[in-house]
Amino acid sequence: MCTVCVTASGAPVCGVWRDPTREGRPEPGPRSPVRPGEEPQAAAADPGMEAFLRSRGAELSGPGSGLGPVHVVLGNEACDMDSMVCALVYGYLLHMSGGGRGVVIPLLNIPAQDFVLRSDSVALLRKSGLSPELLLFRDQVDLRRIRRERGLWLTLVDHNVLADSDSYLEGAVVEVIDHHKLERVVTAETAASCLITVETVGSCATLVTEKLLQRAPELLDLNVATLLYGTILVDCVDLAPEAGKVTPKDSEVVHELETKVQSLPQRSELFTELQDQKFNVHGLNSEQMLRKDLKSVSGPDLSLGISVIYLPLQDFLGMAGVAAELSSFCQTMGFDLLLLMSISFTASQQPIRELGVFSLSQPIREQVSAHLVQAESPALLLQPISCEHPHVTAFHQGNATASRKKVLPILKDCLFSDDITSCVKRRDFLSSDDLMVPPTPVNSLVEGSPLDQGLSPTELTTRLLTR
Ligand SMILES: [Mn+2]
Repeated sequence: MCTVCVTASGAPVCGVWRDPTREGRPEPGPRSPVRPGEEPQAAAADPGMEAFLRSRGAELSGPGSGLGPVHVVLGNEACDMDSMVCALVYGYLLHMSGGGRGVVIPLLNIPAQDFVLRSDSVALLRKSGLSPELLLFRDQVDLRRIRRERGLWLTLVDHNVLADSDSYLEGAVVEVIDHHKLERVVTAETAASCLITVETVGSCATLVTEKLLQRAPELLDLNVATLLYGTILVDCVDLAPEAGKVTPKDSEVVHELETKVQSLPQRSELFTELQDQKFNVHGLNSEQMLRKDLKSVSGPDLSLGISVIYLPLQDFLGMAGVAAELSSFCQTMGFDLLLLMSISFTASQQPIRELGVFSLSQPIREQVSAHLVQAESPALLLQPISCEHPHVTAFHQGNATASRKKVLPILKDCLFSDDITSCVKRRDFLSSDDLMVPPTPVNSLVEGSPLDQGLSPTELTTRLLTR
């Protein structure tokens, strides 16, 4: 039934969770995935997801929390809805089933201040009766110190290799549950110590739901089911086959959730509501809008940022303090140029795309703008529009289907072109007023960061598909 589903030793398991260290031994009960020789954690009484989350901070560092080992369930660095929900629900499952190897902590792999940018995740959390206050974020937990002082175990969900900046944690990884291509190097040594479930389904939440139903179906209350249901629907574009995301297993699991939990929200309504929330920028300031959906790309001489802005370009550029914000944002991120890709919708839901090319360096701005105008695969059909901002060249983008996914290769091409190289070389001769900071090496804020990975590359496509 499944396409890729392997244990760390490479043996197919097809959805059945099996511990390779127990080869030849009697299988443990479905709720006790603890290795031989280890103290199983006592299965907790069912306090519900909210109580579980509420108690995590105190369990980790409260008075009397002890110094025992910690078992962190960690999602990927983009920390999209799938990563958040898989960490929360799988952490809950490990805790309740006694399968953890210490205090179980679901950890969101972004700084706490960035969570407000994930407006769809915030909405789903609230819909599931949970407050964002209950969550623990990456900048609130010192994994290095925990590892040194208490012992740390890691379950990776929704990714299967740690970010470069986290490579020091590799030895702590004991389990992987993911729906991306397996990039993990599996050796004889790691095979015995790390359980791998990798299956190409639409949502990692599908795999987590499957494990929950196998090991502890009694945990599936309305809150938990809503988290899983909403996530699978968003990842699989409301199970629409034409979107090319959904697999038979995703549909099967969604059907099981609908059968087992009566009062779930109506499927398409929930999907539309969450999907719309993705683009909700209400209450964000201009800096948060720039960070919400940002990717970066670097060439030999220049580093560029591309921010998708969910407002008409003029509305964004009209926000208070935006001129200063653009400059300081580029400086902080080490960008020589920032491309603003605005998407908004007409009353009849037709997408309008506009581009704003920002750089304090006029030659760089002009060179990149010219490259975008001349691009042929695809042609963006750019028409200049007036813009009062002195460092922004603005365009209406006639080709409304060209999302960032299509524009990124054009920019990469530009960064490696001779024109840009000579333009950068000429910078030495330009007046100092025209210069920004010298090309900064991509700093650690950018490389390998959530922003570098970007959020879901399908966001705009799915939006267009559902309109
Ligand atoms: Mn995912």
